[in-house]
Amino acid sequence: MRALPLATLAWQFRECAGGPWRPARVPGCVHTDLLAAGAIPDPFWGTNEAGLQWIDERDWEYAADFEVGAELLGEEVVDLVADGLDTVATVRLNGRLVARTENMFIGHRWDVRRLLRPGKNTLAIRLDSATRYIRTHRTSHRPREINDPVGGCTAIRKEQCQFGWDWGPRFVTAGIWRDIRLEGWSGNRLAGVAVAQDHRRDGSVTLTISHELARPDPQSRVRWRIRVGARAVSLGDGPSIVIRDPLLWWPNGQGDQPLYDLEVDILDGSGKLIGTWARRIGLRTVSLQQRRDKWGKSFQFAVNGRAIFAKGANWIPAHSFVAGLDRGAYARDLGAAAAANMNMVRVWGGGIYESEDFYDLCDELGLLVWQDFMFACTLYPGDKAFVDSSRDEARFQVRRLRHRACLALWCGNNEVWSINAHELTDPKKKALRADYDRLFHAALPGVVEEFGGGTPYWPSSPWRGNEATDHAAGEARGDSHYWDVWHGRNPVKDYEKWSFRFASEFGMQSYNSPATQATFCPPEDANIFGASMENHQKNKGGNQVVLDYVTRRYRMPKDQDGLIYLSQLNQVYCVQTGIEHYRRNMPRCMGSLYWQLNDCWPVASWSSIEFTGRWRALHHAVRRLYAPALVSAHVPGDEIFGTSNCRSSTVRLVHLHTSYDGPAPGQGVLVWDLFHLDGTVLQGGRKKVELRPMQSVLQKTLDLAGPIAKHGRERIYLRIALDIAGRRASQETVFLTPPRFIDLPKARTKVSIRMKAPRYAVAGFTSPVFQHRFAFDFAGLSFAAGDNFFDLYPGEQKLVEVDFMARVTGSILRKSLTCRSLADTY
Ligand code: BMA
Repeated sequence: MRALPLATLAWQFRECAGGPWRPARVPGCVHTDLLAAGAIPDPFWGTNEAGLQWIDERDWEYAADFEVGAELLGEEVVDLVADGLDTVATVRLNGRLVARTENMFIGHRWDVRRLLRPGKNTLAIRLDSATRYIRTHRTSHRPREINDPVGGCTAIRKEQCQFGWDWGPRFVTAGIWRDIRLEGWSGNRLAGVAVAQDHRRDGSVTLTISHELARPDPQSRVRWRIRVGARAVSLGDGPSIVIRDPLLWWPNGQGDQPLYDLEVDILDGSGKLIGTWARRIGLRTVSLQQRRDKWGKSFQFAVNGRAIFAKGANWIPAHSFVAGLDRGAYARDLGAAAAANMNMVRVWGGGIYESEDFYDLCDELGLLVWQDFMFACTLYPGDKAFVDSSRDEARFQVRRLRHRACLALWCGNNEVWSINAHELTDPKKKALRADYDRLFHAALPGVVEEFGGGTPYWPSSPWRGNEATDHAAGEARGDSHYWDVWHGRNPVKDYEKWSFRFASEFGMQSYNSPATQATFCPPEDANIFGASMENHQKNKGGNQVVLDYVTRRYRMPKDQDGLIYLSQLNQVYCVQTGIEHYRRNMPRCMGSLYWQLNDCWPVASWSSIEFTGRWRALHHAVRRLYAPALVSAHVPGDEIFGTSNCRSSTVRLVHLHTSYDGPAPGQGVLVWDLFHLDGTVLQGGRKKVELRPMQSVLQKTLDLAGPIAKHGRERIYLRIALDIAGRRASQETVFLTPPRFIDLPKARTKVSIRMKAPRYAVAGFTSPVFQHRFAFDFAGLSFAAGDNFFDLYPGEQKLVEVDFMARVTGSILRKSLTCRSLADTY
């Protein structure tokens, strides 16, 4: 095979209706090309989004010249290979039509040899307006919209959240969004390889290789080489490889992630090489176990036969302009996911099938991938062309990703069933139901069955194996999205009402840090309810919801920075209540994937990592909450506001639980101390505890009626902790009343900074009084801190390791340090 890369050519683009040719980037899109040309302002700044909606109403053309040599023309076939065109494309080579496309998620291969000529050739790709396509196609398909403010996005196979989402701007892109090249070949071409793994009882693994050729050839044979780490290469002939002492791949926290380099040569009958397939694979089994039990049916992932509690978050596209994102763009947030003790990410169905870099990183970091097909929320058409295209898309993506160690599940869609169930179960709307079933219960599972190599298929998220959409059904079977907190504005403690088998979405919004806010918000328009901030809040009424929850728990902040900080603390409180509850409910509950890990632009959102990469308070908290050993308090009851806002509380008992999902048993010491705000320890205790894998245990119940009566619930707080081998593995503060009723003392924090290397320091913080969610920052410096937004207890020093992106000195650090804790917000 002889390849000629085309992405690296000197591409140009212009508006079809006329306009200057300008330099373009491939892979890329028209928005980023216009930006690079200085033709549009920063789409993320202020309210600029609204002024850029003309872009997707126009048609665009991309073109490049290239030379073709005699060798390439000497091949029997020369394929034009386009891994992704966005979306309504007409491809012409030297003025002659090659193909038209209308599905962003399919890779294409067209034989263009007869259109090529020696010397100079011109490839031109016209990209018609996707919004016009929607207005003129499938016009009878006009379902109730959930996210797209203009409407119609489900009529086209294109990244759905580009049309606007409750965290995403509307930028409907066009472009050559993945690699493009010529591939010349003669005789035959290797079209695909599948590797099946058989994990035997004796511990060995047998790999069975099957291959597919462009021209089927029964004489063709297999030759392979395989290697892991420093072990010598083994090689052999034939479709089967026996590995007697395999190194197994495990999810993060359960073991290592050894990846085998596998190279497969396919030879023709005469021994001539047809093609080579080289990939990194992990040796593991993954299954979705659904076994009858006393609660209904389990919903749990098992890797190498070991049940795993899925700890993770939902992944959305890493950028509003996804074309051409590199490994670094993914490494930042996936690295942060692994650093926060996650073992799973859900690639949510309103985005894209991610790039190879994304799945490489998940393989390396031990992040299992719950992979949605790209359908979300709103009903999809069921015409033949649409279903055929969706099936082709599924075939392309399943075959592309099936060898991945990280791949745990194919899921039909996000919430299309749960949001539209009332219509889909309406006997008067049988055709709607038939359309739904054709796609999600026939076409997609058919492809996964045929090409997926055993990866399980799940029709929708959430789904309970039958038509049920109520919370009670989720307590018995399947996976659940829980939005009564946030969208339903229910009390935060309502998380604890439901014992879901698997929580695949739940979350709470917060605002961006002031540093991230400064990247999109004109300083003169920074009011939360002003035009710029409202444009960076995409959930209808979202700012009111944030304020509602913030003020249920905290006092009115004195300034906007205080509000931002409180919104992040509130986000921690809410997601923490969910995560702790789900972990305490193990093994009935076997997964906690909060909404959402990342952002695609800077926006008020549910993410734990801001678009700029800064960790919100939540991400620091999640690292603690997803640690293998967790101590948590279940505090039944709540503060009650009765007639005339008369306050009372039923909070009195504190149940201390340990939850543990490490691979090997261990022992720990549970420690609790009841503090008075004046710093004295009123009472305390400790208990030796056994930590068994996949067990959550109620270890101790404290009845605090006495101290509450004596001191007042506003003047005491409880510290709970779990020590393992003398190290504090988990620690948290329990309040017996919302913090707004606690008069937290203020005091100066003593700070020590020790430089250990030019980019590495250890900071020490000591406060004479209790400080809640103490947060520090080094203004203007990029750094990663081992912990932040933690509690300081009177007189106890907290040491934090800090890595800086550039060289720093102790004096620079001391000058740029800023600190705050809850008491500083009012
Ligand atoms: C879920 C998701 C998204 C949405 C999020 C927040 O239901 O599947 O569609 O962005 O909630 O509302």
